[in-house]
Amino acid sequence: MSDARREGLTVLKLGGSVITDKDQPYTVATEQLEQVSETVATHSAGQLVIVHGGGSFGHAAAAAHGVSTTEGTTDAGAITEIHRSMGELNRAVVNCLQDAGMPALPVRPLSMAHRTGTGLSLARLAVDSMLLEGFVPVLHGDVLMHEGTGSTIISGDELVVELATLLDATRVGLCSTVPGVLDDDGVVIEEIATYDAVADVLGESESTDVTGGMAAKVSELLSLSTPAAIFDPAALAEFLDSGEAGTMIR
Ligand code: IP8
Repeated sequence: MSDARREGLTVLKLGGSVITDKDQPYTVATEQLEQVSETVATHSAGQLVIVHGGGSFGHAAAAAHGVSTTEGTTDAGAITEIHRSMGELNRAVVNCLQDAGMPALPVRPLSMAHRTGTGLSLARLAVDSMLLEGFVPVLHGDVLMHEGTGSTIISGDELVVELATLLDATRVGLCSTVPGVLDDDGVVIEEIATYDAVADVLGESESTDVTGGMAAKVSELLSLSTPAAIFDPAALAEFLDSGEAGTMIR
């Protein structure tokens, strides 16, 4: 794809806690998902890739089988169950985006990603060709083949970083349930440049989260050369319009 076509590519993650009820297994937060889809449809410009998290779908299934980004399984039944749970959520997200008028299409990472001792590898062909044809690829945290381990989890945040790098994204946004990274007084930290500066305030997620919560998000995003924003649904339109919202990580 030429640089001209690639200009203005946004990678947007919809957090699992935004689109599902994280405390009710396998439950879509329908109203919130509809609102977010409407906002995306109304405010997105240029090319867009969407990634969504697992919420009460993937995390519940992964925890039930003791699988995480580092703990693997060779049980094909377990791998299929986790993958199918994410497929169910992906179907709800794609349907909702389409209902809002977005040309959204599902992309399943299990069939295009693997992890080795040296890192992740992602076959980008499906995403590239969908973008070229004017569609919005919708990926999700998933299971993937992990060299020597069978299968582990690939988080939506890992996918965001991988896609942003591979596709030279100009904007990266993580829509979460919190308005940004909060300091000890609950105030949004406007900008983060180093992990050490915020290490003390990064707490653990309270719901079942096999991929690490806010601390993992920040450290993943710091590895990007593209500026990234962490914000809540109330600031989604602002992010799509300006590329900036909540906490900026650069
Ligand atoms: O919610 C995790 O994705 P995340 C996906 O982005 C699974 O961490 C399958 C647990």
